[in-house]
Amino acid sequence: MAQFYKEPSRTFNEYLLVPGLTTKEMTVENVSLKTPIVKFRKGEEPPLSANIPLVSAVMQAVSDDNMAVALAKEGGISFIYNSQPVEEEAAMVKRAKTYKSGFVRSDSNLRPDQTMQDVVDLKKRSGHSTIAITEDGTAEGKMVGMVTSRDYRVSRMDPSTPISEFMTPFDKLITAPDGCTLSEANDILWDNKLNAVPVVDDNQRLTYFVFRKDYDAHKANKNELLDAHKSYIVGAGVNTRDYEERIPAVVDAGADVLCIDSSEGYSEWQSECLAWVRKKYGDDVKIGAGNVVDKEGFYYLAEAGADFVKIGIGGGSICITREQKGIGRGQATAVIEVAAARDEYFQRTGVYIPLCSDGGIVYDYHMTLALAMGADFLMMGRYFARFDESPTSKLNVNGSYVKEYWGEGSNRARNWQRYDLGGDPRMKFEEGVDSYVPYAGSLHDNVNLSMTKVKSTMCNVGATSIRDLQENAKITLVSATSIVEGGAHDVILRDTSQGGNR
Ligand code: CPR
Repeated sequence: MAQFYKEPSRTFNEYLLVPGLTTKEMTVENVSLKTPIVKFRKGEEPPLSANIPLVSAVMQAVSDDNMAVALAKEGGISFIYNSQPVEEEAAMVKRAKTYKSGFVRSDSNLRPDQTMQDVVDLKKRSGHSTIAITEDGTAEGKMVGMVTSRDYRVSRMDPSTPISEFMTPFDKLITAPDGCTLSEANDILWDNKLNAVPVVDDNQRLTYFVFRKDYDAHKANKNELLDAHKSYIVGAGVNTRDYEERIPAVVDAGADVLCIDSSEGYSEWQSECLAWVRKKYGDDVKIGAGNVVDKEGFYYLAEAGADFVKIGIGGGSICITREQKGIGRGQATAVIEVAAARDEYFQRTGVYIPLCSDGGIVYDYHMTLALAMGADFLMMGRYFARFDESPTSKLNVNGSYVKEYWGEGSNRARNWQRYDLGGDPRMKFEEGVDSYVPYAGSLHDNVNLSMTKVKSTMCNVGATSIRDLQENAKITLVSATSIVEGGAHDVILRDTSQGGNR
């Protein structure tokens, strides 16, 4: 007879934290969110930790090299998506790993034969007024000049004027040599009263720009997550199909940690992939596996050698797996059960395997709940897709700014390997949707606000570290009526669109 669970499976919305004693030292400044990412033995330091418990999802609409750099600056990790050709994923990993703080790849480039109208259009699209003029119009082409807003007047010039007639030509530009340090480039900016300096190599090819504003910003990132060579820590997604080709490519490109990206990971495909990694690299390559939603799945992947285990089936905001296939489990119940198995495994073997709760985080307090329930870090897609740094377009839909966000199993991403369990490769069906999410601004501002809320809640609970929170949190189920009590109720809300006070 089939096995029936006694309890229904539950979501984060159905729980609250009950405050514990807050001592006077428990302030937001004194809370550490440092958390292990890969497994370690009792009493030893984890080989890889993050400074905040957030990682961005292995998704086309979320994690490219730009997101990886932005999140590592705040102390988290991106897993660059693997639903792209091997070389392209490896190139993204490499760009993130070789990113030099303060050195920016030029995103606004034109050719000298293009026109003032092209300059105006590009400026509108990118929002940037410094434009590199290269022979072939690429970010790494031979540099022949530069255009800033001071070089042209829209009201006085013919829009078809070629750029070559009004750009500042290369021989009049002040440049920095490739290989210079950030402080040398900064000296050039200050000595010459510039806002931007192009960095060029011996063949006059553009490599980077250094902007004055980025140098100032650079000093602000006290949480940034760096490796021993001062490059940002970067993760990469892999799948159980082409790993023999993909893993060496992303590892050579410098990926610090890998994650098998699959909608359902309690499978022999995953254990084969993990065994292959151990045989080829021993413990030098760190790789997480998943997704699972129960203790059996956890034990299977733990024994197979996973460095972390990812939890979650069907809870993602763009996910329709539960509707399509009828598999899954409420995310809170899944985290609670798997965390109990992880703790038992740690007691028994002395090996701590970090858990990642993946998908279904809607409010900031869900983050705190997931951590309190035993997750060590959280993977999110929708959350990060809303920011400037996500790879998708920002659009104006009915007067509101939105960003595009689509699932990996949607027809748009066509990441069928993520759902592949062998069998006839032609039989595919969608497990996700294509959607918009409200545009929310910069990653820095949002992540800082979310982490401040998490820390503040931890102070209420009486915890100054994630471990403390996991050991001492008191968590209560809430009834349907107490959920109503938790929102604004029994008041007439004022219309805030006219400058109200909320
Ligand atoms: P949210 O943070 O948006 O709720 O969930 C993101 C997670 O959803 C991803 O990390 C991934 O596990 C899952 N996911 C991504 N695309 C999906 C599709 Cl098409 N179907 C089901 N789950 C998906």
